[in-house]
Amino acid sequence: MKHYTYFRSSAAYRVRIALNLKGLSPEPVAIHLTKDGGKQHTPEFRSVNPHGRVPALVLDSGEVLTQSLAIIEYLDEIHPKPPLLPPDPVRRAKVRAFAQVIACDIHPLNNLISLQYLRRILKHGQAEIDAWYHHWVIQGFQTLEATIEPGPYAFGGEVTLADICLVPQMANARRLKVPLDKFPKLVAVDAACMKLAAFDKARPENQPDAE
Ligand SMILES: N[C@@H](CCC(=O)N[C@@H](CS)C(=O)NCC(=O)O)C(=O)O
Repeated sequence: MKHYTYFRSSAAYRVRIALNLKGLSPEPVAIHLTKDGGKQHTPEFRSVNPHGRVPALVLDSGEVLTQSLAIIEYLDEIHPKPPLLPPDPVRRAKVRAFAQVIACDIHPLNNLISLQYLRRILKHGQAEIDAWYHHWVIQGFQTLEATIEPGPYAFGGEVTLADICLVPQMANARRLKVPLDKFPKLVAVDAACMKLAAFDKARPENQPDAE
């Protein structure tokens, strides 16, 4: 397998955590998202993922999987141990909802391509872009803080898809200096996850392409 990734991509970070939890080590292929205008826009990468985004996972069969949540659920189906979703359907739905607040509601508003649009097309300055970023992260984190369950992880004693999505978004929020003092439960879950090797190994600074 090959994993198209970028050290700073929080969506690829989710997949890196899931791969580590499953004990899988595909060959990493770094796609630099800003160098030379962004390698994700090259015809070579577009032939892998026409959406021009990471992550993408190329299976041994040659099939290409995209979208972090779809990739993670695929990995969970093919390698069921350890499970990344709880067995109870109601709890599964809650874990997925938590993950989707991050992957569907927060992240698309503050990923690179959205912020570049604000800067390059709508001509907003850095202060406005930072305000936009902080606004959507804080709004989403308020929802997550209210729905998180007693820990140590987001949904109890086992790591789930919720933690896999939370940790990269927390790293991103810290990098962009979002104050986290109003989110003690999220901070505690993040700290609990970071004690696990699968999460630590997936950190941006531990990637071969880290700068
Ligand atoms: N919903 C997608 C989001 C993928 C995504 O937006 N990835 C970002 C990096 S985190 C990217 O590749 N951006 C390319 C760009 O901004 O041009 C997923 O979960 O995989």
